[in-house]
Parts: sequence; structure tokens; C-alpha cells
Amino acid sequence: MAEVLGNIVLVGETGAGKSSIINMIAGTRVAQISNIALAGTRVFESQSYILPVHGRDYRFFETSSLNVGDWGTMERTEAIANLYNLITRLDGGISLLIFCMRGSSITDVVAQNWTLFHDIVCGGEVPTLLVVTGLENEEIMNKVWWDNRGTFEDQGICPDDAACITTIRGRRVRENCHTFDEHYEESQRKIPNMILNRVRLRTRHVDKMNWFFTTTRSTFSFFGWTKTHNANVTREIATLIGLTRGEARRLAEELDVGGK
Ligand SMILES: Nc1nc2c(ncn2[C@@H]2O[C@H](COP(=O)(O)OP(=O)(O)OP(=O)(O)O)[C@@H](O)[C@H]2O)c(=O)[nH]1
Ligand SMILES: [Mg+2]
Repeated sequence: MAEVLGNIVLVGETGAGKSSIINMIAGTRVAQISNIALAGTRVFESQSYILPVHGRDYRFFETSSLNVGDWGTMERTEAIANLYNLITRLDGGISLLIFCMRGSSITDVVAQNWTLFHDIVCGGEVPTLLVVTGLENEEIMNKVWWDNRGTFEDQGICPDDAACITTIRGRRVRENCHTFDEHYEESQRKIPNMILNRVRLRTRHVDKMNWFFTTTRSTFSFFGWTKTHNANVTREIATLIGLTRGEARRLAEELDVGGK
């Protein structure tokens, strides 16, 4: 089997088009397209796929992100267990973060996901590609980035590169011809090129447990999860993911709730 050259993590709220982008890269349906109405809260849950990009294999992680209404209602034990599963599978760290959104409007959830993944999970140190989907009706898709870049930067969203695309071909007009074929094919060419331009070739060695502990601590403070509740939650998390006593103590220390 060919060597996997790095990990590429796709994030963005449900319906942003993460699975559709993965399928476009694969050239076939490998990821399930979601029915937004059925999507539940499963932040940090991820599915991985090994796919070639111009003949070189990368491991793609489609990672569930925050959705409208998640703030304040998120089940923290489950979220942190998902984070642990994600981090422990990310051997060699993250080589590229792909931040997906549907259309260019920066809602609260978009800004929260940027902070959570770009700043907290990736520590602000991973090359990031912004992918705006849903632009099949634009005459020039890239214009959406040129017109909105300043607004993104005002919100602290400063990707290394941006791709404005569509992942759909649209209605079939006649044999082998659909309404958005041209925009679709342009998008299909654009994504692999941008990935190879931006993906980090060598990632620094990461100690996965340290990464997990610091990300968990920052995640707790990001959500404003208070100490009072955290002692129990820490024990639940440690049991659920099977931490050793020493690791459970370290988690309790990181969250400042006192260990046993
Ligand atoms: N019009 C349009 N629809 C899109 C585009 N990209 C995705 N969709 C549609 O949006 C819906 C959700 O797309 P997915 O790719 O499953 O979104 P996702 O980000 O993987 O969502 P989750 O897995 O729930 O987090 C599907 O009905 C897609 O067909 C796009 O570029 N244009
Ligand atoms: Mg999906």
C-alpha cells in the first residue's frame, strides 16, 4: 500500500458540504451525504478516508463541528470522548485544515467553529484552506472571496487560501449534460491543486496525550464549562475513554478540579 503522506481535517457545520467535497476528491461516492433534518449533536465525531490527491495518498477526516443550538446544550463527556478518538487517530498531527461553509455569510456558528478548530484544536499552527460551497449560481465563483475577504479578516478568519466552489452538477439537461457542469468541473480541478499547494509536507512531532489535555482544557474554557460540574464529568470522561490513573489525574489537574 502507498504511504499516507499526511492528515487532512475537514470541519464545518452540518450541510457545509464536507462529505460532498470528499466525494468530489474521490471522484465517487465514499462519504454519505447528510440529511440535515436528521443530523444530531456529535461534535468532534469523525470519519476517515484515504484518498489520492494527484496520485499521492492522504488521510481525510470529516469531523462534525458545532451546529446552531449546540452552544450550551452540548453533552461534554461525549464531545471530549470524540475529541480523544480524533486526536489519537491523528498520527503525525494535522497537515492541513479545510474549513468548509455553505455560502459566505459569517454566522456565530461559523466564527465559533473557526475558533474551536483553527485556534484550539490546531493551536493556530496548521495551514488552513477555506472552502465556500453552494456557489453554483455565481457567474465567477472566486469573486465571492474577493468581495468578502475583508469581512472574513475582520472576524479573525484568515485562511492561507480560499476556494469558492460548488459540489453539485445540478439538473440534467440532456445526455451527459447538467446545468452546473462547468462550475462543478472547475471546482473539481481547484480543490486538489489547492490542497497540494498548502498541505504541510512535514509536521512537527506531537505528543498526542499532551495535545489531548491542552485541547480539552481550552475547549472547557471556550464553552465556559464551570468547575462545579467538572469533577464528575472528568471522572466520566476518564472511564469512557479508558485513561490510566495517572492520565486521569493529569486531566483533573488540567481542568483544575483536583484529582483523586
Ligand atoms: N446547492 C448546493 N448544495 C450543496 C453543495 N454542497 C453540498 N450541498 C448539499 O448540502 C447537503 C449536505 O451536504 P453534505 O456534503 O452531506 O454536508 P456535510 O458538511 O457533510 O454535513 P454533515 O455530515 O451533516 O456534517 C446535501 O444535500 C448536498 O447535496 C453545493 O455546493 N451546492
Ligand atoms: Mg457529512
